Amino acid sequence: MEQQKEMVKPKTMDELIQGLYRIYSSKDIDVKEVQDLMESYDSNPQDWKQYAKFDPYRYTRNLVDKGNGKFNLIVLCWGEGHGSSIHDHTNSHCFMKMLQGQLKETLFDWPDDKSEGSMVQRSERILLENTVAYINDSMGLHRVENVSHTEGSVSLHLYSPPFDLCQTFDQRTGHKNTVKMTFTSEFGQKIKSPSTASQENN
Ligand code: 2CO
Ligand code: FE2
Repeated sequence: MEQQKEMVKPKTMDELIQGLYRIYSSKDIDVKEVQDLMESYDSNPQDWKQYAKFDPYRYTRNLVDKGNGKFNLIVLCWGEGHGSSIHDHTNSHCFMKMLQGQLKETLFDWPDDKSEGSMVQRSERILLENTVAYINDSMGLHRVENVSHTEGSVSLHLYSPPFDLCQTFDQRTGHKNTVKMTFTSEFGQKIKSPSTASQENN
């Protein structure tokens, strides 16, 4: 019989992170256990506001924890109307917990290598505060957007194993590009990457 896993409801984001370290100390990871733990944390802005650094033009990625090399925990801040491209998750598991506001997630099939043309949209849903979405490459691709005109959204993402390259897809043609994903801040401190610095000089 499968051993019953006892889950302690995390009272803070630090306790959530401790719980994630406990789960990822084992070599067999149960996706449902990670999802349930993240869902059981009630978002409190006091816990994560130090990581929530918005940009006027695009969504930001703010590294919270490197999970002992097993996972990256990242706070994403989506201003009004901000959205991602259609992208994959580089053979990693992706958990996305809503900390504030809502996001729209649109799922797409992987484009057929042979056929040119518009990508097939499979489904869409609205992710509500405190819920946790999960995706991996076997489930398809997604686009994530804050469609609100009045409210910023904040989400907490766990990627395991960590990755910093992903593929983005053109919806009209299915053509793909590899892109490097960067952080706006790490551990609450804004970082000035060479690419950001050169952009600032332009
Ligand atoms: N994967 C995107 C990123 O890390 C965000 S969409 O949710 O997985 O930038
Ligand atoms: Fe994603």
